[in-house]
Amino acid sequence: PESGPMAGIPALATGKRSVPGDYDAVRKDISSILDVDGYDDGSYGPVLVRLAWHTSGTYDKKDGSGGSNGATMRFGPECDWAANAGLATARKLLEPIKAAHPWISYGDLWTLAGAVAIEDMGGPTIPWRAGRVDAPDGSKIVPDGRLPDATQGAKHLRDVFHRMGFDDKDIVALSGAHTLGRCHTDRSGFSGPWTNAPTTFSNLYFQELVNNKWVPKKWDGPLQYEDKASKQLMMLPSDLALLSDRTFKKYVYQYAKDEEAFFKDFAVAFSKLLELGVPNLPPA
Ligand code: ZEM
Repeated sequence: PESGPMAGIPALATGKRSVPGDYDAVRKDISSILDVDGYDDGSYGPVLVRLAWHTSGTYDKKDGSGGSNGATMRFGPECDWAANAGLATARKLLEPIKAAHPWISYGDLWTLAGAVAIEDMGGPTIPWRAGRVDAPDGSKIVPDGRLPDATQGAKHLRDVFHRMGFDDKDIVALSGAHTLGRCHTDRSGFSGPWTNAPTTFSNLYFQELVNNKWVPKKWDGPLQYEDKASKQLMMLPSDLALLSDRTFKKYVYQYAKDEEAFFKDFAVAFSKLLELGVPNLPPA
């Protein structure tokens, strides 16, 4: 059998061309490719959520540039940004779905895949609307450096997320996506998962954040933290910044106690993220 990240992709659920506008058919096919043995923790869900986030998180509210409209990560230089390392896996995974539903734009497909992945992994319903239009290769794109840097702290998180139009509560809620997935040394240089249930959407990230003692990991890689007791879980410096800032910390403790509040705030913020810079959306 094949090995590597593309091994064992199951056949699409519908597997046939759909009528333009049949987003439910696309949703079904996305759902059908999420679970797979032999890739990470058994799901492509986390890397699809990261694709949806990185295609959207380039937005600047000052001039309306960036965001998921255009799907410019298909092209250089954006596909080669260090921040986007590993996302070719997610983009390639969605190609058979694009082929079965050629009428959907890449921008809509990538963001819908993120929303469906969150929902299928047990998260809240993510309000999602179609309307992104793909831009041709060679279109003007935003400069590299708009996505957050994991080595930095609270001020940097505010600079980046306030630029997109988010507030401090949104920053903490959105960071809860790190309940999913893991870091890969061959992508970001960091290593390991934030939780012991990285394919289930929950508030576990916040619980782990507050319930463990986090100590610097002794290794050759970049500074990251491990839980002192089991050494199996990790936090990035930017994750721990949520504990060292008074305002952020208040929301971390709230979400650790109240999963329903986290789900509600995450759904609103993630939906807003996916729509940043997308013109002419249909009424909600
Ligand atoms: Zn992440 N993220 N992220 N993130 N992220 C990684 C992985 C994942 C930051 C960051 O530097 C990193 C948000 C916010 C921030 C996900 C979703 C969201 C990784 C590891 C890094 C280094 C990449 C790798 O090695 O594969 C920083 C600094 C953030 C600032 C707050 C937001 C917001 C997200 C969505 C709402 C997800 C799901 C992953 C796991 C990917 C995977 O492949 O498992």
